[in-house]
Amino acid sequence: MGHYQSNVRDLEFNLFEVFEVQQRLGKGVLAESDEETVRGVLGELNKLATGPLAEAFTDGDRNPPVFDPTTHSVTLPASFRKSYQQLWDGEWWRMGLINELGGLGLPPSVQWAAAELLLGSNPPLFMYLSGPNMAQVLHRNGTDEQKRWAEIMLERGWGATMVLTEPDAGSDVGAGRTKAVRQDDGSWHIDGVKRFITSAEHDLTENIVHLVLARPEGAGPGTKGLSLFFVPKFHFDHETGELGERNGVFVTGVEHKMGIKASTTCELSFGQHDVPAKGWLVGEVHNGIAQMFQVIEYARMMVGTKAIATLSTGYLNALNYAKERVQGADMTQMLDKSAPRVTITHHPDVRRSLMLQKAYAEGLRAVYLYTATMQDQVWTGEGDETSLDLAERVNDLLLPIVKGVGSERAYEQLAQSLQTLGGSGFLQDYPIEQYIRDSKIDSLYEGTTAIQSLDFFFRKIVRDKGVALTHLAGQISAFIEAESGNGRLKEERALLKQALEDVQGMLGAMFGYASGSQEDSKNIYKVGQHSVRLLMATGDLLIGWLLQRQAEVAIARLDAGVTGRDQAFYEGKIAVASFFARNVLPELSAGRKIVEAADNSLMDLDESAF
Ligand code: ST9
Ligand code: FAD
Repeated sequence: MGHYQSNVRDLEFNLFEVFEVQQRLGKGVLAESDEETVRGVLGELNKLATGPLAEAFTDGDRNPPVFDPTTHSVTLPASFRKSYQQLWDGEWWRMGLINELGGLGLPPSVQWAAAELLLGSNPPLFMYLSGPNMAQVLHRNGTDEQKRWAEIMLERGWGATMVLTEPDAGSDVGAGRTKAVRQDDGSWHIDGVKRFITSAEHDLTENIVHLVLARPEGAGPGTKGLSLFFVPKFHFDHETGELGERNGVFVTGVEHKMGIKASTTCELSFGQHDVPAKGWLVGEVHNGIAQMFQVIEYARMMVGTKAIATLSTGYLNALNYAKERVQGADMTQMLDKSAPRVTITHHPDVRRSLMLQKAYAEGLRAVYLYTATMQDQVWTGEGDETSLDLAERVNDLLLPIVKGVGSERAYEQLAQSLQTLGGSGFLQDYPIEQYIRDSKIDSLYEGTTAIQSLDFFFRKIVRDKGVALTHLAGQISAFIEAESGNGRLKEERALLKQALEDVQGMLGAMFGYASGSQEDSKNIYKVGQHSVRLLMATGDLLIGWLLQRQAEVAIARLDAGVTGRDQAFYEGKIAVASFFARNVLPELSAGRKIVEAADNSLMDLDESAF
């Protein structure tokens, strides 16, 4: 059996029983799909993900890509190339495309559920497969000629990258120095060195397209002075796509990393090797950062889903181990040295840890899928302008939670999954040590957690004037007030109510600090000290709410009479909602007190005292 333990049952539970995405299927742009198609897609992909794709996972880690600096080329392990080819030949890359570009007519919620299977099985594979989605961005933003290039990218299966980061421009993208100089033929010469570029070199596709942020000569400072350029590795015939000369963009180094070793992370030089690096301005408009954020929004969702997928397989591996591992006596017989030995699932601390892992794995899955249902509405375009606008705002609000909370909790709880295996967890005989190494990156790239938290507070709440947040709080309040669930979960709802008030309390304090910064600018530091706390607390609130929504569905199913595996599944849903409400949500009250008591002693401290 491969390393990957998927959870299709929970994916389908979310899609069909909780969020009821089937109501959107069979109409408009989703006319070609129904519930059966979706179950079929997930079933097929699951076979691939748990079977052949998972096989290349360990090999890519133990035998990472080899870089040849003389030819600026990279060779990937044969097992990895085989898996990539299987995915490509299965046409799974069509999943995220609109119908016009040959998409499969599936909504984003289903696309992300399917993505979880790939990201849990072998995340670098999914990242190398980003060419088609990137082509879609070019198609959406490009000139008519560039739209044809996007089609060529799809027809010929080219890879693609997103190119922002430079040695002195990481979180601060606007500090980028790579420049662009307009040529008489309308193209541009790009000049500079970018760092940490994922998939910038490999041997999976005949060509690689780089979408690059660079500053046109004379443009202003910061992110608003950046424009987006299309820079292919090989020039090509703009009608047929036939490859031509090598363009002047070369990989000059590949990083040695803690994890996701199969994914190449490259230094990428433009115009540094006697050949100009020719690029074309996307859409012939200078709107680079906004265009790039279309890619970034997708990539943030992807990174969060990746982290959550890894946590889920980590938890399920730990659970399987715990059910088999016999160690020690039951605690009630701890003084009887001859008492029978039991599996470790009998020990309260192991149970506590497993239930917490389950809560975050399943709760975060619900969070990313709930977010994806907002994208569903945007995708189908249904509803009036106001409701479409709201769906977009709620999606925007939730993205830093999916990405920031997803990555932080996954890494934290994966340490618990490893702990469940005791010393064996530390060995490479089990996948969890690799999961931990592979998932650490998720809180770093695509905007670190601190950046997510600032985005969450300043852009998604303050600048949004609380519209999306108020809507979400309204949904949670309505759930708390409702009497569904057969009178059960009363205590859990009360705990959820308190959690909502605690998050609102934190926010109230932080709004106060933000507005107080008009009198004393240093007050803004109090926001900065607690923005990650707010992000994480809101994540817990959403997890608590969605687990209880799931429990409500489970109660109805159980009351209707189910047996066997379904019964165990639904009982698990009620148990995990209750556990999270009692064991995690009360911690938000302490967080609120900390935020309300914020001062600036930390900021006043001299650096030498650290
Ligand atoms: C990376 C890649 O790390 C790692 C994984 C690679 C995986 C492979 C690729 C897979 C992807 C495939 C993609 C396919 C695409 C699919 C599409 C599907 C169809 N939301 O606040 P301001 C914009 S890559 C939206 O003043 P600063 C907005 O235009 C490296 N837009 O910022 C705004 O203007 P306005 C990742 C946003 O102070 C403008 O920016 N690196 C948002 O100038 C300026 O905003 C990072 O993520 C948003 N949330 O700059 C950098 N925010 O206000 C992290 C801003 O007028 N750093 N805009 O609307 C940051 O995010 C910083 O906050 C900063 C600050 C750079 C934005
Ligand atoms: P820094 O920005 O130097 O941050 C260092 C620390 O300071 C962090 O803890 C950060 O949270 C904190 N910090 C920085 N600024 C602030 C602030 N204003 N407020 C509070 N805290 C702050 N980039 C691409 O363009 N394309 C890619 O394909 C790509 N792939 C990557 C793959 C890998 C494996 C890695 C490691 C990186 C990749 N990146 C890519 C770059 C990645 O997006 C950056 O590493 C990331 O944005 C952080 O930038 P930095 O590493 O320079 O850290």
